[in-house]
Amino acid sequence: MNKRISMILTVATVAVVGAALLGSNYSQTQLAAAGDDTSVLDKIHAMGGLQLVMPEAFAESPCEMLESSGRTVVELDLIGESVELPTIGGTFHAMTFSGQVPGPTLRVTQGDVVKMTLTIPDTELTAHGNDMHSSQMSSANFGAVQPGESAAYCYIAEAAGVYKYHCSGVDLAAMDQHVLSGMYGIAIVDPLNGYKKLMVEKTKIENGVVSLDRTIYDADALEFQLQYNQMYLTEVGTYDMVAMMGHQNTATVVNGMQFGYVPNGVHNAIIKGNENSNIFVAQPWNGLDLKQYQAQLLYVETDQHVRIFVENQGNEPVFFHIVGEILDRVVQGNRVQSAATETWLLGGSQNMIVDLVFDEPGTYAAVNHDYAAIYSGAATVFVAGDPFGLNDRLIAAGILEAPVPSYAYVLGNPSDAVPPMGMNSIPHPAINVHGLYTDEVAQMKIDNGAIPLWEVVPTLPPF
Ligand SMILES: [Cu+2]
Repeated sequence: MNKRISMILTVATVAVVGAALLGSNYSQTQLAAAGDDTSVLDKIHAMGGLQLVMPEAFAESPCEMLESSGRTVVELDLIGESVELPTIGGTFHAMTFSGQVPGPTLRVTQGDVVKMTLTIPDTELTAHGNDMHSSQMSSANFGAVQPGESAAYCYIAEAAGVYKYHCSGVDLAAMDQHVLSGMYGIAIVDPLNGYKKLMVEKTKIENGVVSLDRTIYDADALEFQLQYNQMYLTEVGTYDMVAMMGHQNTATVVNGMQFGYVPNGVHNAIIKGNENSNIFVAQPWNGLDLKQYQAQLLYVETDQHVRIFVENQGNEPVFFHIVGEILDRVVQGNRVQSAATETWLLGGSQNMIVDLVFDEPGTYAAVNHDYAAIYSGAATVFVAGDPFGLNDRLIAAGILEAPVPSYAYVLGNPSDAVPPMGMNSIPHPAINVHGLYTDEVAQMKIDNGAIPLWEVVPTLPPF
């Protein structure tokens, strides 16, 4: 980083922290900074200001040139809006891209032009920005978009991989509050030449001799996306900067929710014959009345190439591990980092693509193998194959005509864990509506073919 910018950013950070320490309420201070009372911004500006060191006007962004370059142009239209969303035990003041946490996933092919347009409704109390990590332009080029305004930003997605995008606050002020309140998402940039085939190495024994037994899986895979973050909330659901500065998170979330992918009451009923008899240690999102917020599970087939796009959106490391499995391959950018590993570490704003094959029918929890994170929400349950022997019961009940290779054929996979289709995607058998979405977004998902399980969940006769 340029030394001068670095120094001024440091001063600005100190100013924000100082203002927070002197003020009685951090989140109020930050909200005020984003609204009419510009005490924190005034302080930053009085010191020379971020604006002075980031003078490049947004109008100079090369949209016109790139749009006529002959490359495929992919548009990402985002609305920066604050909404009230549920959390365990209440609601919180979410800041979102387009009414959902995380924001919509962008999926492009390496070499495509991305045109990101950010619109801020005039009812919104604060400006917002956007920093696309898949671009190689300073977010300062974009700056803050004021309420009632709309601005676009174009770039070529030159490097394949998974990339965070996030609100850049109001010219960096209150960026922490905006991101940790929900303004983050990912861009997946598929490699121009597609994904690599997956080699899984095991052993075999023949005539008393043990030798290597390699299986090559096609590049096509069943895909999921998992984004890790923390929340720092006061008791009334506002952002708590004191907690953030002390790294004392109040929740660990995956795709915006704590324990969003664990069994629910319907699973209890199917497996244990009683919807109130929990299968899993923590099942806070249990009832059908919770609609899109009811926890759902991730269903895969055994002996199937599964690809998981993982991003650490947060402040704490993620030690990504799947209990009972080995990560057959870890890719970052378009480079293989590991062929078979138990756990892979992601720092803040770091990502990876995990390729694996679930060998045996069973339940597998993907965790952040930090015990504080596991017990505060970072446990995500995959179910491979038919470990509960439901095929026979489903056929007997007339719900299925023939056995299915995973429960996704009956219940679907949760919409927020499934990225848009790419060049090597195996389509999911069905998608159910799940996510930290407003009701309007949930309805949009239903209109696009996702299943509202709370209306149509199949019932099974008791044991
Ligand atoms: Cu924002």
